[in-house]
Amino acid sequence: MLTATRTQAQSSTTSEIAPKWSVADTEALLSKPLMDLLFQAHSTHRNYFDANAIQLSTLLNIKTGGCPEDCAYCPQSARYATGVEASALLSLDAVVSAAKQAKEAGASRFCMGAAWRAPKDRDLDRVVPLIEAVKDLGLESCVTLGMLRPAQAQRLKRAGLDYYNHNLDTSPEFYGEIISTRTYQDRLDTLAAVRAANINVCCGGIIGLGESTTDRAALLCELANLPEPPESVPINMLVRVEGTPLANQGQIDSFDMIRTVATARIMMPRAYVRLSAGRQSMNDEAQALCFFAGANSIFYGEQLLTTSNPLTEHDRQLFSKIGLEPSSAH
Ligand code: SAM
Ligand code: DTB
Ligand code: SF4
Repeated sequence: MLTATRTQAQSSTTSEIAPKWSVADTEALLSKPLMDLLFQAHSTHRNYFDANAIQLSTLLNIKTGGCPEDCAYCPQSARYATGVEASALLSLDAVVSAAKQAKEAGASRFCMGAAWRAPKDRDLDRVVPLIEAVKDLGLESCVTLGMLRPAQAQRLKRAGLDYYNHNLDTSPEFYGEIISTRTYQDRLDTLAAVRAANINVCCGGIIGLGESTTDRAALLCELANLPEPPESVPINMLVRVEGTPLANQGQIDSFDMIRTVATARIMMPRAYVRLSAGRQSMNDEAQALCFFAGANSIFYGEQLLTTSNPLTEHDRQLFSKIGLEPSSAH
């Protein structure tokens, strides 16, 4: 089945070379009868991972709001009246206390986000000690700070950073409907800088922005066709926030999320696929189907960046009901 979804161009390559994907083949996967898609995705998942293990990442917004970018989904853009107030960078003490709490609650990775277009070098002076402190607690570290230059990525690597999150968000074709202040190529350049610095790449996107199935397929293709696919792939469902241009976008069906996760799993079999923003609009059964489809990571903790996430106690009960065991990533 897998070979049928590879393009002609790859048919003569060895199995060592990652297969390249076409939008048409990806769309065909996304649209398969659900039982066939789930079977293929779950079988792939079992070939590469323990199907009963889940990786837990906790998010902390270390610098909230006031962002100059115009990402239409984002409550932290200064252009939209969302009620999110701009704040200064959190102190080292505040970050250490949140990271300790995350560790005690069972997270293995601590992810820090900043509402910047791109960090200045003096911003990195203040982020480096935060990364070092998170590492000292024995947690994996991840940051998402906007666009990076190669020297900045190298600096983060020297600080001990494990993962950098920078999403492609949507297809190259639909992208212009959502963001005008940075290009798709800007994002690819940041991902290349992160990869060249030997930091693990965390890169995914959002569904529910008003994109078509073809756009979803094109996003997954972009991710899977990167020179090296990301180690971590967050699949977010749009969280509709009052005041943003997408506040009145229709709610997407949980099956769209399940299908997107399953297709990501098949196309990027070695990646951790994270069921990310939007879990609060999914019931436990829909989330369990995402885990069956190959999602093996979540954001764990009661806050995402500016919006809420399921209660940790609820998540623990869900893991216990379905026999999932929290694990550490590599
Ligand atoms: N400012 C940095 C940047 O955009 O590069 C880092 C933080 S930004 C908030 C990280 C990602 O969060 C975005 O790329 C987007 O995929 C996701 N995100 C933001 N707002 C969201 C929303 N309302 N619903 C779902 N995902 C969202
Ligand atoms: C990712 O892909 N999703 C996270 C994280 N990376 C930084 C952010 C989700 C944000 C949801 C809206 C909010 O809470 O502001
Ligand atoms: Fe700024 Fe990031 Fe939000 Fe875009 S997604 S407005 S860059 S904080």
